[in-house]
Amino acid sequence: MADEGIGRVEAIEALTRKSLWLASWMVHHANHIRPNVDGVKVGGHQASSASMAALLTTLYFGILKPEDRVAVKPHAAPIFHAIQYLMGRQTRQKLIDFRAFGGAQSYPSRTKDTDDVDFSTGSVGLGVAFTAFASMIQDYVRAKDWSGKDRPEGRMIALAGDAELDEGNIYECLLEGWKHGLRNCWWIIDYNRQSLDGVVREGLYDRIEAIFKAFGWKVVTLKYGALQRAAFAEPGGDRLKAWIDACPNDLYSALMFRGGAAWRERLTDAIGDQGDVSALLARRSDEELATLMANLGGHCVESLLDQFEAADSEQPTVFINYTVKGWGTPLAGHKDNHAGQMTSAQIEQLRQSHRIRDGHEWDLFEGLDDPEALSDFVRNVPFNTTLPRRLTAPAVPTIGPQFVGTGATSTQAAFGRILDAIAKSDSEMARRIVTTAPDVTVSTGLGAWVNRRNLFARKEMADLFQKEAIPSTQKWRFTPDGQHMELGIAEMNLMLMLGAAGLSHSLFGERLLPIGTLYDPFISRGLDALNYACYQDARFLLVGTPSGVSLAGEGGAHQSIASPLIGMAQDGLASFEPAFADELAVIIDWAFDYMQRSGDARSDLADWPRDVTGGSVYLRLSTRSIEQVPREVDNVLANSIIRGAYWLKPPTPECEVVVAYQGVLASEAIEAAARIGGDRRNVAVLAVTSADRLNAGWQASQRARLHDDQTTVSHIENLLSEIPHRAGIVTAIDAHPATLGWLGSVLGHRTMALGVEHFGQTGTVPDLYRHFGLDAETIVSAAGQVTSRRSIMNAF
Ligand SMILES: Cc1ncc(C[n+]2csc(CCOP(=O)(O)OP(=O)(O)O)c2C)c(N)n1
Ligand SMILES: [Mg+2]
Repeated sequence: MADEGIGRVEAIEALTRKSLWLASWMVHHANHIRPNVDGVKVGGHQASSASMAALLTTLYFGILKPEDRVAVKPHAAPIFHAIQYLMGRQTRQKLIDFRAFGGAQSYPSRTKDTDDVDFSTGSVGLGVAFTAFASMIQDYVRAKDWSGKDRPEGRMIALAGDAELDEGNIYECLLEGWKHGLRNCWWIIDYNRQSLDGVVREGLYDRIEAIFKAFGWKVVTLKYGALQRAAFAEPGGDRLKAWIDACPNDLYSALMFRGGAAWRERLTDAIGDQGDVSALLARRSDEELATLMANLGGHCVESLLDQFEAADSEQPTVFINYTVKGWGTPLAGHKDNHAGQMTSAQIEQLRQSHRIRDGHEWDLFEGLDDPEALSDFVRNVPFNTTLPRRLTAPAVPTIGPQFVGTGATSTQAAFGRILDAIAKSDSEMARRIVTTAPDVTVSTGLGAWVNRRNLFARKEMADLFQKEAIPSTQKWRFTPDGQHMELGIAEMNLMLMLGAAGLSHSLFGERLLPIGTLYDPFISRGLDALNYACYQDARFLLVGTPSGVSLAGEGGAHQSIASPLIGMAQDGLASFEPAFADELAVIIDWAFDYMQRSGDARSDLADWPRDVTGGSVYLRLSTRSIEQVPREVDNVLANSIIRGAYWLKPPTPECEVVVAYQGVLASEAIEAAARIGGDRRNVAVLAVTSADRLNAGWQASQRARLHDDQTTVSHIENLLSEIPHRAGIVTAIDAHPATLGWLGSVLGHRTMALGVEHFGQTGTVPDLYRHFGLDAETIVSAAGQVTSRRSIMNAF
């Protein structure tokens, strides 16, 4: 390896220097040279980038194969962009515009950056864990009889900061990875022993090693670079090694910052009284001594190449690579260097030491020897030979809504029956569905689906209870062609799994239609990972059930209040809360199509801007059974269900009050309307299936009008234009009232919004509806309020 690697090592060392310069300059330029128009700090991370310069450069130019997929430490974005630029995958202009509008992103983004980002990062820990789930999904798609089997298997690689290991989701995912026989996963830790605020605890590597080994990972530690190893072999070198090993993190960092003379002074004091060591130190100038002490394994290209090339098994592997934060810059080792930046004088010094001429700061190989050989080298590195690395898969046709009968039912039960109907179908759509749940498979309605489509495991495993002839409604057979990924109780893992499965078409060229279920309140538990999945434009169907206070006896700890607002505010997620099984059938059919759309964002700001680009879908369901409406769902109704609302009881020109509800309060709304009508008041009922889409359509049409398009009218504006201005609206939802309260602003109708604002109680549904004022009686009283002739202003 060493023989053939001489040219390669030199080339990668030169490229490391170059990417270190470009990253440093990129941040400097954004902060100190580009005019600052708003007085707000631009930011960027020179020290975190420098820490990984050799690691990233070695990987991209020496180790990675096109089929590998990488999550880069978020604050190493500058060095990542620099490497992409050197490879010809990033433009100079984007570097000049780093952190500016439309420029290279502050943290690598697979949706916004135009260079080759596999996984977005930003919220520390998530990108790391994501690689484990991507690896499980790679195994899942390769176990199927699909054409992608012929593609080479990739390694899922995370480049992590050492402080990222403080995030709990790392450990949740280690446990899940162990259960699923995780393979082909590398986590490379930039062990600079610094976080944002300071220096990390001594001996962290010990803990890391023990934890990873416990979960079946191989642990590779690279502490010393080749220069250090050579020095250790000199007479007295063992004393130097012992001193380095015993040196506390903060002292090493401080001496790194202070430089060669300080190293000499300290080492002479500590160990230099022995002839051999004194000679060892004396043989080196201050500068050489500083270089030697900075030559930790993570900065030594030769050692890094050896380390990665030796890791040839599929066992998941963690690499603990010792580094110095700010390596190769005047920021090296300073405890405040996370957001610290070089001064203009310091960057000038760096420019000189890198032999960069004034005005040539962005030039590709400026200041390097033999640019032609380097350019040849870059052209031929394995990673840079296949384009594009990002894959696609054709959309799978949907099979149409599965209507599952007309008797009283809950949306959760209907969900189970719809999936069962899909499971029975011999369709490509059914084959591409993969379900997953964090230990709530049966209690969220997936039982029938799993009985038909089985659980996934790389190796066959029979259901022991079945073998022992013990009666059970659940048949839990694990097989490679199974279509359910059973997870432990960690909602972060659910969201990460959905994220990885929802990018399968792009990562592995195989379309998946992932469905994840969980108890609705626990969405909050996985919220950052859900946001992260949406941020990466992963496509999945998330089902929150049961929800709200309607789960009655389950009590306050399990009642969700905020989730419809989360659904509305979460970008990339269209949320629905149907009341009836036929609505759900229509929504699920639409969702499978919507999840696979990939059109360009449309320029007109029409009804629902994401209808062309597509996205993920969230369904809020319930276990409360309600009477169904006997009807045929025609295209007009189906279309309205998808747009977010329809008249369950249409208004007449004399309409005095509208009861608008979302979800299970349909029955209370219908009952209240009957009572109000009985009092001879003219009432209409608006069934809202998606406050989210309804609201977004309204926002979009208002924006269109701001842009002088006066012709656009949203669905909700059309609906409410059918009622007189003096009519009032009562909204009702088993969730926060703000979800529907905005309806009054659309055309200015007086509105009272009913809902849940406080933690709930245990009780029956009528108890709780009465307690929160969601019952038919309260709706009737509220209708009286909003239609009262007495203006509310009279009260003041
Ligand atoms: C979830 C989350 N919390 C906080 C932050 C803010 N933050 C950014 S980097 C960082 C410290 C990272 O330290 P480490 O991972 O060791 O990276 P390095 O030392 O290489 O910069 C923190 C706290 C974040 N990005 N994400
Ligand atoms: Mg660190």
